[in-house]
Amino acid sequence: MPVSGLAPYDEGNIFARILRGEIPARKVLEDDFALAFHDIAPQAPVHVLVIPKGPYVSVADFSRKASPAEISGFWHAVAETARKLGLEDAGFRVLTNMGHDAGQEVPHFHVHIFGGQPLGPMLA
Ligand code: IU
Repeated sequence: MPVSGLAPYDEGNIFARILRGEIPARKVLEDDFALAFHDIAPQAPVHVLVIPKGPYVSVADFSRKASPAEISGFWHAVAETARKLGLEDAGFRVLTNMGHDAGQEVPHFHVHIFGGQPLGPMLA
């Protein structure tokens, strides 16, 4: 296993199961490239996760292996999700954890969207 602590992609991870519809999620947006759903343990008034539909363990894996269409489709979905949630005017934060040091819990690439209140400084 690499130093990041991330093993090769595991089709049994919880977000893969959400993508397959085996586990319910409160969906915000779904298209060909991505799924956005509310985090089960929100850390801000609005806390949504956006995940690509492809099998990528982390932002590094996604950035290296995904096609240009998947990458642009994913980021388009991030922006559309924030717009649908009404966050664009006040602003929001997008964050991803990668590997052991960042505390990544779920080994399917995801970005967090936080908003709904002033968020304070990073890493506070
Ligand atoms: P992390 O970046 O891998 O640490 O974030 C994982 C997030 O997934 C975390 O905020 C959890 O609350 C969230 N989550 C979820 O929304 N639904 C689940 O079934 C599980 C985790 I497990």
